[in-house]
Amino acid sequence: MTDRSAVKDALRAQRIETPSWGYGNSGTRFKVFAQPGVPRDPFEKLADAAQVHAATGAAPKVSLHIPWDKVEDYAALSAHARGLGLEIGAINANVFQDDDYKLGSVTNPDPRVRRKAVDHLLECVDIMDATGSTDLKLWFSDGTNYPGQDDTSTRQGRLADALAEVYERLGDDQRILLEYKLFEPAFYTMDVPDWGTAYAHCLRLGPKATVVVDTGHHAPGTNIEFIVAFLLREGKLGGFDFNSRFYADDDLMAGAADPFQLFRIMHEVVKNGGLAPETGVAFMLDQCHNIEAKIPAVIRSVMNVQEATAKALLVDTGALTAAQDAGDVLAANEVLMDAYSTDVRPLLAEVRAEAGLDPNPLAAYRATGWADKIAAERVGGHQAGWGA
Ligand code: RM4
Ligand code: MN
Repeated sequence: MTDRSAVKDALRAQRIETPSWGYGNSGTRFKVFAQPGVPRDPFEKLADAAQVHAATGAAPKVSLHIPWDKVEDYAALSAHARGLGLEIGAINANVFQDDDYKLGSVTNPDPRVRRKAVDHLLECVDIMDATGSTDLKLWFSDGTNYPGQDDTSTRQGRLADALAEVYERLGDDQRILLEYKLFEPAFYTMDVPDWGTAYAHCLRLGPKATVVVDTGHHAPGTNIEFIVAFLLREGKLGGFDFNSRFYADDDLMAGAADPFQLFRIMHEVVKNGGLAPETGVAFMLDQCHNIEAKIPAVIRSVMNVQEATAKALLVDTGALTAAQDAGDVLAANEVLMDAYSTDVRPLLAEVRAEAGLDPNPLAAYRATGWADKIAAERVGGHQAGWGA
């Protein structure tokens, strides 16, 4: 696409969903560093997310994580979100932080634990009903640490049974986004280790089950954009958990470690029609800000996704197809690199200014004084964080 106004329209329309847990304290297994002003409950997390949306105009949806974001009244939480100009996005189930799940959740050898895990997933669908959320995001930490520990294919059967029960419970507008991860916390086998496993389960379930690609969940060197192109072609790409990594599941800011990879992913999305809302591809962030200030880090991540998208939109597809059809390897590569090498910051600044936003979202956020305000006001109570 090289028509400037069409590029701007596409950029204006893109929505990036931010994660509630990105606003809370987080860390590694070595240390969680608390930060001043961190939210103490889901209502305060939404207030921070509203700052990101105000600065970028592009982040109206917030993913929740249950039970981290458990509240008495989900309708009230949803109304609070609407009052802030936000909507509740994906509901992320959490079947990995309970003692019962030591040997797995839905694939646990103990039927009592499997029942408990499935009941939690069903509870998450109830929460979707109450909040108007359409997406149930499922990530299973299930797996084994040692050869022989449990039977791999029996565990696949347990997983399929659990997914089928949850799928049955979904409303017409609701869907499952099934996530995969190569390793961690299990080190020998994960029960959903890769996109092929997730895809096979989703195919068997039906049209309301799609795969979510978390960019930090692959072996180093994996060609993620190939997976994206394949899933889009099959109508099975539900969305992304964007983050970036140098080594494993680092959960750093999207586009920080490898902006070229993010561009290549967005190129496949753009080329295969994945920006169109009807394809249902959700552009979500799934990251943790352990040492940097959280709200501006989320803003930076939104901007990085927008920059990768803008570059992808600038690919001259006519010239690219012509070079590909002619078998001109160097010319085809040059078309792609030309787009990647374009400085799209002025274009995005223009899009923002035309939408009545500050062209510089980070400066806009700093000017609000929100960071000082929450540091002064949010004293006492228990800060939200991993496991809270
Ligand atoms: C997992 C996975 C999930 C996220 C949790 C916090 O590694 O990426 O999507 O909800 O972490
Ligand atoms: Mn994820």
